[in-house]
Amino acid sequence: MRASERVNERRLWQRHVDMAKLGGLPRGGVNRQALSPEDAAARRLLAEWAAARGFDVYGDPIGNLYVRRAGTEADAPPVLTGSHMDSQPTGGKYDGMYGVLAGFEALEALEDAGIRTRRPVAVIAWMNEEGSRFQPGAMGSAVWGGDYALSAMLDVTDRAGVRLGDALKDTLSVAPCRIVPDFDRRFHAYIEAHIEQGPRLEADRRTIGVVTGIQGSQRYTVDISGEEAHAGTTPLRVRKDALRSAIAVVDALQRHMNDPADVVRFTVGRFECRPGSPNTVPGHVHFTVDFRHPDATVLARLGDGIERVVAASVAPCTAKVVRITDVAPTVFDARIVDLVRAKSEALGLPNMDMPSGAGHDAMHVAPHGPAGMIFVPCERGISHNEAEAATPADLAAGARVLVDCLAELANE
Ligand code: HGY
Ligand code: MN
Ligand code: MN
Repeated sequence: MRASERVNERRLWQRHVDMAKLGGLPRGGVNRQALSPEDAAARRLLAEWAAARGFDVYGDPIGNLYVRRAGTEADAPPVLTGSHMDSQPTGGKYDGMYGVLAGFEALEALEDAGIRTRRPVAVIAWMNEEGSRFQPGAMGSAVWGGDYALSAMLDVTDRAGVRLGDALKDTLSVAPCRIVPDFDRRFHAYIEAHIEQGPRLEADRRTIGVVTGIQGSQRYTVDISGEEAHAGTTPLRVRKDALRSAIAVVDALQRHMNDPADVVRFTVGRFECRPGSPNTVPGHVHFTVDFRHPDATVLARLGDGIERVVAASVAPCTAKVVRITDVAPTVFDARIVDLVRAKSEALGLPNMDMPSGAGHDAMHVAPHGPAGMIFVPCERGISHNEAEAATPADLAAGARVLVDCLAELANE
């Protein structure tokens, strides 16, 4: 029996319904930011489900959560899957959560099919993929992969000044689990299931995206300093208006990033003006820069120009530019890509090869071993939006491809 025959569409859908209540928002989305009480509740619920099936649950020092199904060879490098349970502030019910629940469904289907595997199979709920509360994003997978230092990340603070290490302690007090002392990067293969977060699968009427890679990305913070002054008495000629300068800087950056082919993805997602009083000239503006491109040389050229562009447009204020992340484009392992395509074909599922515009934890796993991803459609490609939607049938189809891939890899 193929494990995919025991994927249970209704069970998988219900688990999404149950998880969507944790941090649920009135318009149907979720706000389940990293290490929030809502995130802790999701970790606790996943651990309860895992314990009920006899799977081993444990965490690592940065708060990644592992659900592991034993193999006949306990110390064989495991096959890994997973994604993230944290969300954007006005996020959707499927971004990240689908990859964790599809991975959990795969473990259950292996159990229900009575399939023993030589290698353990583990689902990882990576900590803080979204990076909206604590920057940078994909933090848990990046620390696991050795790209960011654990101690530095534990000291990161959110906008309320809460230290990540303290938020992690609070989370573990609500959702306790065994913590392994170190990061174990030995694995045989990694496959992450995720909604596409774009319109192509739906437009081309395909059920499965055979993901070939992930475009590169860079993120920056820009802090502009001027001088607070009285709105009624200060002439323009002596003002150091941080908002006025910030508008000029963002405009100059948009021109710098301009791409007639519309391949560059440039976003200023956070923009804070202080003190935010109607009758005080703003003295400080903080904003974020996120841009992406599939070509590493274009990414480097655009990134190397940012400081110069900001300096040339910020007068009479001053600016501080800090690069937060620089993630190279990811090319997935051809054997994993071929396996995802072959299992989709074997299940009679229409599929297409495609790159990922969105970033994923797989970016930080791929440099350490064979990795790949499986996409399923989401309605109109909408994501990072409460309207994000997917169908029970598509979610189950992705889980069927996933479990057949994992079963084959776990017996290699
Ligand atoms: O930003 C990203 O690409 C991911 O969805 N967090
Ligand atoms: Mn995601
Ligand atoms: Mn996301």
